[in-house]
Amino acid sequence: MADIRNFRAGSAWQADGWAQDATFGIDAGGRFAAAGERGETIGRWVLPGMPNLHSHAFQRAMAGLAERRGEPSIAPAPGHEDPKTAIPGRAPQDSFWSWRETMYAFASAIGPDELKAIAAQLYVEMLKAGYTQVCEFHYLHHRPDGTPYAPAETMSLALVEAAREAGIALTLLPVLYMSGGFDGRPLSARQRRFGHAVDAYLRLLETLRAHEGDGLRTGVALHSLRAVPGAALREVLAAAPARDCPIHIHIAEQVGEVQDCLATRGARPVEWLLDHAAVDARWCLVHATHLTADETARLARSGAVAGLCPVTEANLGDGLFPLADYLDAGGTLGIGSDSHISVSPVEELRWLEYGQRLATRHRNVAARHPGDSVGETLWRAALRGGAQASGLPVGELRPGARADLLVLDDESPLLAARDERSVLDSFLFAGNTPLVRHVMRGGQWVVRDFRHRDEARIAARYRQAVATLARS
Ligand code: NGQ
Ligand code: ZN
Repeated sequence: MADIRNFRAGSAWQADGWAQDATFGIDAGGRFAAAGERGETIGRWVLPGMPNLHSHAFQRAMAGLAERRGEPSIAPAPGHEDPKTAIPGRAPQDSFWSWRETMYAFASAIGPDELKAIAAQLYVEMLKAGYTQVCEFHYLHHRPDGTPYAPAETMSLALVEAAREAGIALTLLPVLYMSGGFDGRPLSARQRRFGHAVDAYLRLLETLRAHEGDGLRTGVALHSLRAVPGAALREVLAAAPARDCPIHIHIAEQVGEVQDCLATRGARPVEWLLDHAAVDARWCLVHATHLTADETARLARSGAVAGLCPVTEANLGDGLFPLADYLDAGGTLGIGSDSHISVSPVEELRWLEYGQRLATRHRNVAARHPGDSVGETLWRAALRGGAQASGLPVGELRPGARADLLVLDDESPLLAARDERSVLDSFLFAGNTPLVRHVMRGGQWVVRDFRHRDEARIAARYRQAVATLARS
């Protein structure tokens, strides 16, 4: 047992709550193992690292660049009007769809070097915030004019390298993107670099699967029902490589999308998907914002993960997920930082709860039973759903799971006089200064005393890349 390193924690977070005076071992492969006798004490409060189940890494570099009101000139595409906000005769205001135009323009300047520089910086920020695994929903596949890079997986490999440099584990989800809307219209000029025919997409999946290994898992992503015709969806699912392969899709994020789906497919997006695909625990339905009571219950029963991105959903004006009904129905959820307008599991979970409070005028909505803590309920749920969506045994401090952990800053005044009953709620609701002090990923310390092991070099390269983008 010479190659087992032993650690102790004042309290360690287990699936059923805090275990006091916990000991654990870590083997040479970076997994938790049964603990031996003595061990170094690593902190008062030790939590499993959080998986981030939804990321478009390149968007990190445009955070804050779409917060100025635009000219009221970008009308939503026909059928995309939101009846709640569209006023007949009045020009439309900024919306998800106008943000998307800004995002497309930004994306068009990004090549492999920029992508790697941005993603590595983002992944450092994720680790420092407490994410140890990221699901990258990657669709910036080709050159800006739509022609493939050589090799075709160049952009995917830029993300793989960025994750390796930062030391975060990656679930890479190359995205199938085929049409520009539910009516099957062709991709617009700016969408062309996202597109694949089914056979080319399946080849990309195969190529990337060959790179799988420590720190890299692959899965399937369908951009949305807007972008993937029914026949292609069936074809890809029939060929989906492995029985346990994660399958992610954007769904029902915007009201306009629900309306278009009803008009073209005769059903709401989540309803249509549940009727036409064997949605099960491999699936992650990203956003799933607009649900009827029946869709909520069916989605919960399916065992799929609802991939919630509350800060991005707030930023983009998406709407509110029916959290209470979904939790009551036993639904599984996880969190993602999506557009990376902010990068923090604390902020995602806080907004998830606060959105519900603002809408319902109640408090402690996520806690479904008297005595339950909101912080514990949400942290536990997001660990479990995030691990499921990542397709990996992570998110738990137990033998066999990958050794990903966070040590909270027990010197912070914010955590003074906190105990097992209160520490997670203080962590999630009280912090405006970072409370994650050390981070271990796969048995290696990647963040010590708030500093990432390679943050200066990665930040310098990032600054250069965004300076270049700003000039382009
Ligand atoms: C994306 N992001 O793929 O980056 C999307 C916007 C779309 C979010 N939905 C593009 N948050 O949905 O068409
Ligand atoms: Zn997304």
